[in-house]
Amino acid sequence: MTKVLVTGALGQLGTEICKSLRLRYGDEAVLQTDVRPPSPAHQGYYRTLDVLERGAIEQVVANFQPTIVIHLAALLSATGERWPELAWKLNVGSALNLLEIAREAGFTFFLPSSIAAFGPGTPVDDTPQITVQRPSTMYGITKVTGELLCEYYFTRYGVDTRGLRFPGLISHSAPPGGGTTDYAVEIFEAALRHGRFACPLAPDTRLDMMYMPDASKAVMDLLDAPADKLIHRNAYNVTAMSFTPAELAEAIRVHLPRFELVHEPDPTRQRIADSWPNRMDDRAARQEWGWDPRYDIQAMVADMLDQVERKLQS
Ligand code: AKB
Repeated sequence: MTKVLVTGALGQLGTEICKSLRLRYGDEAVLQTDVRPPSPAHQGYYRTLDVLERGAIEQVVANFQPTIVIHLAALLSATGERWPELAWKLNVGSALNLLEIAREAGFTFFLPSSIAAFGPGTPVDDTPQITVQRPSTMYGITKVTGELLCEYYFTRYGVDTRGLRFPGLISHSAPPGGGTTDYAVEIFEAALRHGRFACPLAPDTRLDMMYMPDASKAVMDLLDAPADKLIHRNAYNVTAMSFTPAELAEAIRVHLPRFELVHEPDPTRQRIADSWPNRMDDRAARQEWGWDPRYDIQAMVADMLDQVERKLQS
């Protein structure tokens, strides 16, 4: 029987993945954990867990006996620049705790990587699956380290590790926190409420992006893939669309013609975004396990406006 333990379950990605997992495997088979207590309306099986406490994780694993652990607890790029030491401790320390436990417990271990694992010197267009990885942010350094640790625990100890290099994720259920790509989420509420958005990135800053239903599907599809098909198992480039703030504003104007985008520079976020790819080459994911995103920018914008508007009216 499949049993999934999720860390960072209250975050932007965790909220959506837990919904998909509970639909597929049932409430009892999904243990959602996070360092914070959940809201009273939160659904499913939940307990608080600090992923830096090895003993506490060992106890949860011994009691729940997961077959899969999806480890999403992490500090993102902009927050990581504010607290680099904490970013290293949390992102790397927790992954190491779980990989050590996986050696004994034998669960499959999913750790997300990111476009942040690239940096200056990496080709920005059609960024290859295997290329220069010299990130200039602490978050990026923790992501490359996570990829390498997963590779090490797979080759040395046979732990079934899997991972994706996610682009910016766009969603409406739970807000992102402390990322560089957060603007592509915040813009929707601002457009609907005020008809105007002050963007921290310059209008021509191009980045890879993905709508949350595709991100959730990517995790499920990779976890379903037969292990012997996975050549680049720990760090697949995956993307669904690539746009600039100006292009996103244009796509929003199809629905809200008077929408206005202004630029309110955030030097930290701009520096980070400028060090990331414009568009990754995700052919390895397509070939090895059938990656096939459903949402392009037009479909994503139409659905986001619809969903955010409903939320604002409720
Ligand atoms: C961030 O902006 O930090 C994240 C990411 C691209 O990993 N959304």
